[in-house]
Amino acid sequence: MNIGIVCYPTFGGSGVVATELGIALAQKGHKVHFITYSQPFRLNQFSDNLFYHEVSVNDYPLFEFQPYESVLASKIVDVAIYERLDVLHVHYAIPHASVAYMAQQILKSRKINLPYITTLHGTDITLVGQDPSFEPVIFFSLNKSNAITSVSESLRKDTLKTFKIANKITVIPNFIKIDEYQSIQGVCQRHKYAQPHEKILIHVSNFRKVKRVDDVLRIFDRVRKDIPCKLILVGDGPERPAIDKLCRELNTCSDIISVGMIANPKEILAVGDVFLLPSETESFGLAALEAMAMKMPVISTNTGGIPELNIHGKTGYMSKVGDYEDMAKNTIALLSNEAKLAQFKLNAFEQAKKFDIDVILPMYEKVYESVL
Ligand code: GMT
Repeated sequence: MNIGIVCYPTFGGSGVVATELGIALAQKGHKVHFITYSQPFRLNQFSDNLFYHEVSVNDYPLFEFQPYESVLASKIVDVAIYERLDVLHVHYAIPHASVAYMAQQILKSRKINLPYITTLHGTDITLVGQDPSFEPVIFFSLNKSNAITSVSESLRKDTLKTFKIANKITVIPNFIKIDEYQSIQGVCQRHKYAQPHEKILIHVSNFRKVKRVDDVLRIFDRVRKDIPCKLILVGDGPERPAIDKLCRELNTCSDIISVGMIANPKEILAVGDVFLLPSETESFGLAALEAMAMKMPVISTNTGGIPELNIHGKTGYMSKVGDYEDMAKNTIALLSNEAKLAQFKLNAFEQAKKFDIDVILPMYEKVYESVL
């Protein structure tokens, strides 16, 4: 198949899923065309079947807001005609679903059929999608999608609660390539981050309010009073200044290692004992799945799609949103029992295997075939 993929190329779960999916489809023999405003950050390999088409918006002084959607729609039309796309797969509803619809209509006027699939990733429905100023456009373009997928059952239900969608929504969870994690597991760089007697806690996110990184710091503050440990923070974002301030107030900065944004955090995950994800909402929790693939149990909230991944009392523990005392208690219980920790690490890995690309890729291929 000739597949066009539209996504946000910057750091973020939807871009990661779109890029890794495109790479896997190309490895399987499909031709994949990424149509984005910059090269997706995980698109760090080249193959005969992978193509990148840049959407570049010229800066005209007349416009206070540059018309990105129009340029993207024109680019999709161009790629669809000259690369003979069979399907278009857009990740994140806003604005990609409505742009896809616009491109589809332009192509239709030229007697070309281009079905489009919209994959919902979470904040496009749970946060941005709740904004009434977007509602008519999202509602319309989702209903016009030839197929819709969502990354969890929880997100499917949330979408149906928010929008009266007549279309079927197929749940296709996030995925990992388990082989890539297995090959790194033996190479451990723990000594770079902690003393042999110290445990390592890790958090990875884009430091938005929804991630509740302040709760990560509060959990760590409680845990380090009982257990010698270090906290590694991977990522960056708008909450960074507030986090720096809080670690000074809690007097924990000396035990926190901030490594910033890392395109592929596998090697750093390999040094961790426990992964912290205290998010306000999380449609799936790709960061947690990546940690589990690296044998890390997950201490998380029980929100959104997380319970579809993290099994309470087996692969980690879940608590109510904001209950950092409970999350700290669970972390201490796990880290102070070596046998239990070892078992949870194995359980986390076994659970991650269920989300291997070999299981998930055929689900997407089936959806593509259904719209052709
Ligand atoms: O987590 C973010 O803020 C980024 C966001 C995105 O769209 O890039 O992630 C969402 O999509 C991921 C991939 O499907 C999911 O694993 C994340 O759970 C989801 N984030 C939220 O729902 C907050």
